Amino acid sequence: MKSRLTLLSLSFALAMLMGACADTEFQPGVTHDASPFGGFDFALSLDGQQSCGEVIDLVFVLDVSSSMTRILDTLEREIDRVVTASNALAEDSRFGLVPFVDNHVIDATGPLEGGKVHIAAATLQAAFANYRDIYTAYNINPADGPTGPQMQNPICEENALDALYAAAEEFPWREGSTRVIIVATDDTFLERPDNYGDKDGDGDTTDLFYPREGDYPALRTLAETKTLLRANKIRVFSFSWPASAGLSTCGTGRRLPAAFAGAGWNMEYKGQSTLSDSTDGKDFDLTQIFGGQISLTETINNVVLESRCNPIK
Ligand SMILES: [Ca+2]
Ligand SMILES: [Ca+2]
Ligand SMILES: [Ca+2]
Repeated sequence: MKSRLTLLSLSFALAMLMGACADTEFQPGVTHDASPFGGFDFALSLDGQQSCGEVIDLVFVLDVSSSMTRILDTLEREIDRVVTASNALAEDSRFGLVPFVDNHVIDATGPLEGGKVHIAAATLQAAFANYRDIYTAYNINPADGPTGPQMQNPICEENALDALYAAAEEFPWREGSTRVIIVATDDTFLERPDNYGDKDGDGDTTDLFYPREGDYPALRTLAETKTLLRANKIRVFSFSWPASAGLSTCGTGRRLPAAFAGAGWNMEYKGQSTLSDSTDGKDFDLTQIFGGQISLTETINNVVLESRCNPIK
């Protein structure tokens, strides 16, 4: 994706900076670690965006299986920077959250639209902490609720696809908004008619020996999900497991070879292009987030900035 940046309007950019982050001193044109946009030089970036009028709808589709604790920790700690940066670009930014493992829920703990819409960092922080402390910590699937079966995840693949489809279909996207989905996961997914609860792929989901089976059908295909995302003009930006990081391990068996943990994200999925390529988004290396080489929140802020007023190709 190509950013469409035009030259600066210093007074306006400065006014935005003061409003966005009153307790931090900024030099226009100088990158600053504490900037709500991260290292992005946003004296150069804000001008030229102001007239398009797009509000921002940003939805997190997050793998909350047990290996993802660090991402939830990071988001809880830094989400206020994303909220601040987004509102500095366009007032009235809205946020959503769809946690998934082998199934998903549309988080409904926000203040608007039946809870599906968050507008402030505090309710998002509470939600990230809740999914981490209940679902991630005990390997419970989100749609099973807090008293659902624990240690319930018999194969490595996680159901991002149905979570993405639900986000595209059920989040109350506003007319004409900049529409961004951030998805973070360290594995690939299955397609209908497979079943995430069928550890040996024999069509039966009732084996209770560890890792316990259960009925967690894949509801959608990759093609269906891409079609809906494109129809609804939603970009997907993914943080995923790259082949360069070596084989991903998850402690159970898996359906697809371990070398394909990034399939659909940073490499083809059964001959089909990735979700980010298909939606004019981008993929990032999750292990560089884990390792601290790139900042999750700076990256999110930059992709929102570059998506705004930039129609999908
Ligand atoms: Ca996992
Ligand atoms: Ca799984
Ligand atoms: Ca089975």
